[in-house]
Amino acid sequence: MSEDIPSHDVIIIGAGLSGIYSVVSMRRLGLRARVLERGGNVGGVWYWNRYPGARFDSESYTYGFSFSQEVLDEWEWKEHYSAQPETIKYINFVVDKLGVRDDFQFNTEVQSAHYQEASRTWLVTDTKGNTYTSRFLINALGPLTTPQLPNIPGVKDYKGTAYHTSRWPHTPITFEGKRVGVIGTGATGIQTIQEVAKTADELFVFQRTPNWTAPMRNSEISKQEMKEIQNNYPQIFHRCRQSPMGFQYYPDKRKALEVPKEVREQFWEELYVQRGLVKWLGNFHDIFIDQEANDLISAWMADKVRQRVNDPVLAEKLIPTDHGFGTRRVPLESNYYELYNQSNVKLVDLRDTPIEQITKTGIKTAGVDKEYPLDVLIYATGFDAITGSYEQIDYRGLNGKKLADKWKDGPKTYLGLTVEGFPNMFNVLGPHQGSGNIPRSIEYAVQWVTRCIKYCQDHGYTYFCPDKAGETLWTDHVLKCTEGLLSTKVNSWMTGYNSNKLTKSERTVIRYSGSLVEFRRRCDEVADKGYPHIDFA
Ligand code: N01
Repeated sequence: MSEDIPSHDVIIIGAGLSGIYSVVSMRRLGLRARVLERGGNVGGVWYWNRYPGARFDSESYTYGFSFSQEVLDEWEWKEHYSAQPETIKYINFVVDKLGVRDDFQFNTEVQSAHYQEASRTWLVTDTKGNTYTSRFLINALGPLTTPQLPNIPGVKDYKGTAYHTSRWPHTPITFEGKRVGVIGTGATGIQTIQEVAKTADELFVFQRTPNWTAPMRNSEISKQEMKEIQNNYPQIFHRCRQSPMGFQYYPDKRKALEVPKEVREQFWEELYVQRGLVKWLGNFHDIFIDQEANDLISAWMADKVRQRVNDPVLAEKLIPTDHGFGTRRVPLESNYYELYNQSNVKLVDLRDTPIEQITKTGIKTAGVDKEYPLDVLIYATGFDAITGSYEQIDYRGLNGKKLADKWKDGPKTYLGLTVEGFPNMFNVLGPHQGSGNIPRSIEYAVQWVTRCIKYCQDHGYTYFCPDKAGETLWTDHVLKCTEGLLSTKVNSWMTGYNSNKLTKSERTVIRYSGSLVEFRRRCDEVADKGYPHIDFA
């Protein structure tokens, strides 16, 4: 193939929700698009994360795609919070319904993507040495893609069965009669622990930092209820669109500190019995910015833990002390605290007794002579989030500049969607881009990308690239959005903190933490005004 005629108009990396909607949109523009995907099928995060208990923690009908009326009319959600097996069915249903399955190429891991200045194309190479060229490149890598193992000595020595939750086998795994260890108590660990505790002979939870978590209150959706949801889709998506995080929930306009104690606590009781993330996102707005207000809700939530765990010493170990409620992502649970009342579940508090070593047969912690022998060891240790997946690919832009070098002190982007020095390249849900309720943000980002490509088509442009000034303005805005938020003072993947990486474990601003309404307003304004700070040719 001549260098001037690329093999494709658009190469999309990743077959998760971002890649799926991207390819549908490119097809609608009449472009030749191909999705390269490392996994064996579509689904992205839902393809890989098959661990027991994996499910949505936003309502199924606010998480699904909104762009296809056909899909909205035909797909019926079974539960308010869909479990992974149903979700992966849904994703496959969408791909087949919209007739794009042939546009995906599976088992194809991209190794490098180099911009070719002479031809204004991207040259993409996979790990088998195959090459692809395209005018545009869409990175649909997903924010939680690259699994992170703990940097504990001996990880490679363990001879029992070990899984990272994000690389779970496709065959059923049983825990009956087994001693199972889980390292990690983030959203994934909490979901896994709830499921494994039902059948394991013994379950050891290795907890370094307790997390705040709140009741999910999942239930089935009846046929009648689903009909009502379908009739209400326009209102549901409108509510999501107007809210700061893309969910159905709006922070309460009152301040926790201004209402009388009885009113405040009555409100919290009402939230606690409701379904879903409302306990976090529908709370008083000052709990996110005022330490005193946050201390109040944290103390109230801590009492809920104490009421649910029989052993008062154990209850205290499950209550976070290093961060306030809602300053990290709040996982949702179903009887999580009660399972610590079961005789087969033991909490190992790593703050008292840190893991010294993973041995051939189990885990050895400080302060105990013997190890914890394990048949199965589950790493629920999270991800090298957001930028981690970009680091897996050798991206080179103008003058051969490496993206890794450009981002070594933290990401820099224009609108989170484009990067100075990397022409004809888009990031969907990359760093500095609004996320919140992820599919809602994917839809917006892909629509913005599609509009920009259409603009190129309409004007006969074969090149676009944001300028330095635009990137500086955006990066400053992203930094400004973090000011005053209590969450920015807390270590988590959301603040770019990664304790398992030998380099760069400091907090960095990798997310857009402003309101999604404001994010979209700014991005729309750029497109409406003919893309200031983006050069076209
Ligand atoms: O990852 P995490 P996750 N030694 O980084 C521990 C989304 N999600 O996969 O806090 C010992 O939150 C670590 O301990 P610490 C959701 O956005 C959504 O759970 O660093 N422990 C922590 O407990 C979520 O926020 C759903 O001290 C170690 C855990 O591992 C995001 O995914 C479901 C360790 C990692 O927690 C990531 O969640 C699940 C070590 N060396 C996830 N290293 C939905 O429901 C790490 N840990 C849609």
